[in-house]
Amino acid sequence: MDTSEIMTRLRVKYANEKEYLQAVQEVLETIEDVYNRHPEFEEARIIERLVEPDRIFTFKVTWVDDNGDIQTNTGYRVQFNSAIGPYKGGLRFHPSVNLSILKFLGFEQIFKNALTTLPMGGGKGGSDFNPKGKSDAEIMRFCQAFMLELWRNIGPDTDVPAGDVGVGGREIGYLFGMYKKLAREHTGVLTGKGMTWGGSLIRPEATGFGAVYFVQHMLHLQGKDIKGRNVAISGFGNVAWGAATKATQLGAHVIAISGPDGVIYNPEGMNDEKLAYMLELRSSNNDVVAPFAEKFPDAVFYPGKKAWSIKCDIAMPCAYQNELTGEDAAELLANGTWCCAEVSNMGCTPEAIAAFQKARILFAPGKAVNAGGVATSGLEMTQNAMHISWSAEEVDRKLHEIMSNIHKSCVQYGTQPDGYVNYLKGANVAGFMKVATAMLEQGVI
Ligand code: 2IT
Repeated sequence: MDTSEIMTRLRVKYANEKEYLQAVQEVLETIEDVYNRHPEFEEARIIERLVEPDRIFTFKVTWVDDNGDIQTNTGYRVQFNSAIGPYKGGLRFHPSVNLSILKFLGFEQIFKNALTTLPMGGGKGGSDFNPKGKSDAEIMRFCQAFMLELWRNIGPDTDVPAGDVGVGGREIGYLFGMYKKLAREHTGVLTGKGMTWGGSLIRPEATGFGAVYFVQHMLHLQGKDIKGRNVAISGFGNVAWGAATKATQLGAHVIAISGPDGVIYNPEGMNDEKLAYMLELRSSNNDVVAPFAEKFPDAVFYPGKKAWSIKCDIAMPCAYQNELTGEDAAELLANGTWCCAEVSNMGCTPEAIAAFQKARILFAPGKAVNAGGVATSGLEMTQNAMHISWSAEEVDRKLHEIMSNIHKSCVQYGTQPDGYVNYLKGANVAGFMKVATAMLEQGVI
């Protein structure tokens, strides 16, 4: 494989898809040497086949807002790769959503899902619908209109969507209700469901909890522990909440959370009341973090600032792609940060990753760190298929085991001769080897 040749071709073909190109480049660069040791992959043109989604659905979503005005949005589902199982991946509702973003997310999802060791292929979907400021009734009507189109293309053994940015338990409820009405079946076609109708305990917490379990493994390998460390987290959604909750439970001080409006500096760390308020802020649909400082006088709001301006030991981006830039990385490194665990998908720019790796600090990519979310979705699918539900302890134990195994795979494939663990390489190679082998065994399809 010649990465630059493949990238040149993709840059011409998909000139406007910068996030997709970024995600592909990152994977190809890190797997190139392993790939080139397997001529059978090259012969089967695995890379050329892997970078193209199996299929993409694009559809119009029309709905009526509370003023009686008609609104039109675009809906998508990218079914990227089903070599190891049904397509699996979230739905994102955000005004920035376009094909480039969904293709990058779907591509990442292939490797992430492979890392979980569960049988799930990669997919992603969503809409440019903006939930900000929408009423509950508007959210419901939008979700219903979205599912009216999507339902024919998904199924419990075909493609199983879940939540992502802008899609949480409430949205999954409305989406599921409409699917059930249309398909006339109550199956595990979506994950992240409510606890009384097929959802799995621990799924809401799983992405953030799993991320902190992963960080603990990284730290333990270095003879360190998260207890007593200062952690900066970006975002205040479900994932940030889960990470802040588990980090706090394990004795870390979560000293920063942030939103699009600025950062909250929270020197005394989190407590139950503050953690509960994070969820309240998220469900207000306002996308601002400033009210946190009005409610808790020990917290300070810095408008327009990022979480990375706060001095911390451990940085955990939990918001969007490319939210931590090369400049942010330089600021963190100057402040003595020694671990960055990406929780958002592709949360760090290539410049930021290069800076962390050059400084030889601990860095792990989203597809390993945040895989606990989709892994627990996989556990939800298993419970649905068996028509049973496991206890919270059982699911948490399995989540622990999965995160521990993902960490082991990263170390196995990513340890360099000098002992530095390149978690990015480890995650990409481990995920790739599994998918490539499955594709090879299934022939040219
Ligand atoms: O990025 C992700 O892994 C998710 N948004 C969760 C996907 C899932 O199917 O649970």
